[in-house]
Amino acid sequence: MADFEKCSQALQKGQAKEVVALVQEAIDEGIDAKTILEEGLMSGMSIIGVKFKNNEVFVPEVLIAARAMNMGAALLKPLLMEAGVKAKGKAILGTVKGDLHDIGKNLVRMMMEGKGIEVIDVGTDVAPEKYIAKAKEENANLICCSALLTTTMTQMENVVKGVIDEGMRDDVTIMIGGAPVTQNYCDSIGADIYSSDAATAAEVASDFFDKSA
Ligand code: B1M
Repeated sequence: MADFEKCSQALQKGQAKEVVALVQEAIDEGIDAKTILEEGLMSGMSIIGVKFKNNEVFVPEVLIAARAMNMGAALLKPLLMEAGVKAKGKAILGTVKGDLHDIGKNLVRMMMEGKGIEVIDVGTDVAPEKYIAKAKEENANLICCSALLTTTMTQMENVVKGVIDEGMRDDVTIMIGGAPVTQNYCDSIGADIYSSDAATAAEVASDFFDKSA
């Protein structure tokens, strides 16, 4: 019998091989991919998110849990596509122009993916035009910008301005975060959502997509 609790526990410990074996076992038993994803994988990643927020686990643990999640999810992907299971929503995520820090951004991506959000990761050193072009191309209504430098966070304002100039302000929500970024800064540049950490960013993005569904 498929043991989702065991799978969730293995994921939290980053035991990728165990996760893959348990996911395969559940597939072989004929359990649908969405149930395996939600109950075996996303449940574990949610717990990691909460623990990370509470400083009960740290970056390395999150990275290995995410690796286990990705390996388990890779088995499910073709089945989910066959079943026509759609992602909850699509977000464009990148680190702003001039900024090469990507550890925090990658954590945000992992946590968002753990919530069933499709994340188009546009990398680091991302010019405002690139976020906007990608949002148009992918028909995504959430742009997420990360910055780690006080000298580059100012690029976030250019993303907001670019979205206004393109006439997309009513259709696109802009989320920002990163160590030097604050709620005050978010308000001052007219961005929509500030998140202090990756787990909160994923929760807020998930709520956003639930509300706009
Ligand atoms: Co740089 N660096 N770095 N660095 N670096 C900092 C940020 C710095 C604070 C170090 C210091 O001086 N004490 C400082 C910035 C000072 C400032 O502007 N106030 C600094 C500097 C100055 C620089 C250089 C300019 C150094 C130089 O060359 N003179 C240079 C800049 C390069 C560039 O980007 N153009 C530079 C380079 C580098 C490395 C390449 C060596 C490396 C980056 C490697 C990489 O990312 N692949 C690096 C690192 C590792 C750091 C520190 C040590 C760690 C950053 C990190 O990854 N933290 C950092 C000092 C520190 O923080 N102790 C430092 C862990 C990560 C999980 O946290 O990214 O904050 P963080 O993400 C958090 C939240 O902020 C949030 O979620 C995450 C966790 O929950 N979050 C979001 C992040 N993005 C979000 C987006 C959201 C929501 C939440 O919504 C969209």
